[in-house]
Amino acid sequence: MKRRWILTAGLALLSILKMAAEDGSHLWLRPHQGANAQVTAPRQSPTLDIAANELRQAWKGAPVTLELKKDKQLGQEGFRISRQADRVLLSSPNETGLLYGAYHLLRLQETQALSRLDGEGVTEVPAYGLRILNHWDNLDGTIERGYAGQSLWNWDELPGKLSDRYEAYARANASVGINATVLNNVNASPQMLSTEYLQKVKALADVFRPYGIRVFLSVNFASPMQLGGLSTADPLDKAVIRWWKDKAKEIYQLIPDFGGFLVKANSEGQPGPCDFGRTHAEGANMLADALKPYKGIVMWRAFVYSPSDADRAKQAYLEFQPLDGRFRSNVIVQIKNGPIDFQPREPYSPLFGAMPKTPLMVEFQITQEYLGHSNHLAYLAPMWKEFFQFVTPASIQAVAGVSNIGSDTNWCGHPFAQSNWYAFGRLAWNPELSSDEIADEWLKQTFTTDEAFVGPVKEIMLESREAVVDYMMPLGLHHLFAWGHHYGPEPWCSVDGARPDWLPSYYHKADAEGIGFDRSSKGSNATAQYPAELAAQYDNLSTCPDEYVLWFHHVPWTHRLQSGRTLWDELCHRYDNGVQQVKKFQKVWDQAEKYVDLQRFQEVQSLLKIQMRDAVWWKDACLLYFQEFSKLPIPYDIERPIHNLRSLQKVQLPISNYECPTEELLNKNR
Ligand code: BDP
Repeated sequence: MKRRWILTAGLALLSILKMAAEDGSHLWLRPHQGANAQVTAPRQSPTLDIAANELRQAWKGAPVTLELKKDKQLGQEGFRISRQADRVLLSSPNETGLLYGAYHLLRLQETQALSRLDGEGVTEVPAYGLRILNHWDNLDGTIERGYAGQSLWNWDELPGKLSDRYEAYARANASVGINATVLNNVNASPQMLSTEYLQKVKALADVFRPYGIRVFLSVNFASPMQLGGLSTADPLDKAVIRWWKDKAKEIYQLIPDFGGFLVKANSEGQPGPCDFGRTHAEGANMLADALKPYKGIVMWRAFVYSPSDADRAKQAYLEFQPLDGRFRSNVIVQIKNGPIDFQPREPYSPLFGAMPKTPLMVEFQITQEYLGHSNHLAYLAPMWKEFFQFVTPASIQAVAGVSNIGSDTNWCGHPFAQSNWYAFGRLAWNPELSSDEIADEWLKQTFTTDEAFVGPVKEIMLESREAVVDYMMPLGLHHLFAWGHHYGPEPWCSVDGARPDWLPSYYHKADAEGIGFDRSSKGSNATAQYPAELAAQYDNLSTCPDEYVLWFHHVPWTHRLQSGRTLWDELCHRYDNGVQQVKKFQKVWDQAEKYVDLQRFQEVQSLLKIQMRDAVWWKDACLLYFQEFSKLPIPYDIERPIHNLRSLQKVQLPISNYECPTEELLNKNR
């Protein structure tokens, strides 16, 4: 009896310890006990060994046979899984497909979805051949717009020393089907292409290869000058062409499966072909020719906006659309999902659909530059799904995501930010998956399969992005961020000598009449860049959807929106709704305590507190400021502001401190 008691107490203690010990480092691939599967592989190889070992360590079902088998329908990376009489059969035309299949089988087990193997079984083929992360990592270890610590790549130690994290990173990517990575920032250092650094890149590529991950690099267009000592980087200059060809040769000697280059040219001060009187196409094609013998590609970014009079939202289209059909076949033009810059909500970029003769790819931002950094819970699958409602998945060739990964123990800063890495991979594999399915999978693998937890917490996730839109920038407002750090609100921001399109007032245009950017045919006519039907819908204030109304129109404060409320009232309600949502998230999370280990529970709880304070800060700052123009009362049924505008206007956030203004900071600034 006594023994039994000790055993029970011991087990209880163990489970408490286990509940207390999760630091998030395992992501959605938490180790499980009790597996000892029989796995048969057709041969030994680095990739097949990984697939077989993953299954041996975690699969709890019947023996698994891995089979390499020609199958045209599966392309390069697809697989089939089916139940046979006494075993599970996993087949694919190549090894990476088997690796993806192994992770898929384990995902079905961990999410209690093994019934999908019944009958015909499961067939999976990725929608895109290229599913790529873009790291904005600098060679000095910092990450541009990174909020989860320093860069994973320890350049000083490479190539001699390989951190365990490199393989863990590759494994996590492979488990969700990500098959490529750009290691360095689009604001690229020419040093990246030096022989010294290429050796380091090779070391990483060697670690990633068995996981099916190919390495790409961002390149600085002026590298032939800055690194090669040439007097020009003109893409039509013979010595420049030679330099890039030699560089490509050097790279492929080290990394035979090197993927290619990502280029940010003539944007935000970066060099590019236009510096030499050449077009983006001429620049991209020159690089594409250098890579072509090795089957490399160029991803040429369309994120451009020069200091011009044209509405910033129109510029990428104006510059790139006329170049349609002028790019080599191994160039893909990489376009951000929206026409401006990763705002909490943007309409889709009209360049998609406007370049039918050019391969295009979308760039999503996984790192939450404009969505509360790693302090706010914002599940981004709904935002990316929104894009796919407008741009059919089949009309683009590839999907890129700006990474949110860093050296933090839990990889992404906020425990829930991991879900965005996960969701990016899953959607790049299959854009038809719903946000709900992906959240469900992620929660079950990351926390628990208990429905009492999954149901309510999934609801938080699904509502979270809309909540951020509401408390930051509802109704199509955009770029109200504070100067520099893109965290807090500063709709009043003015900086001497700043370019107008770097200031919030350029975007919100609040005045005594109303608020919003007139992009209709009476204004900048950006609406005309959309296909006829949408253009007509967006152009007309009475048919423009409320969520985009201030993106496309300057709307009088008392105009009645589709919701039935006046603009001012609706604005107040939206801001308030965002705040109320976060309040609700806090309550739901408090009830999750018994299902989650202490560490992650407390982390999320305290982050939600910050999010709540920030939501109120945003609401008060924007409503009190815009009220100076509308001169209308804040509706009685919404929560009163708790700050006063003048003190909020004095808040100066140190760039490295992303906390919302504490009472102390506010007092200091008073
Ligand atoms: C903006 C970021 C900036 C990036 C730029 C880009 O603020 O840091 O360099 O995008 O995508 O959103 O090139």
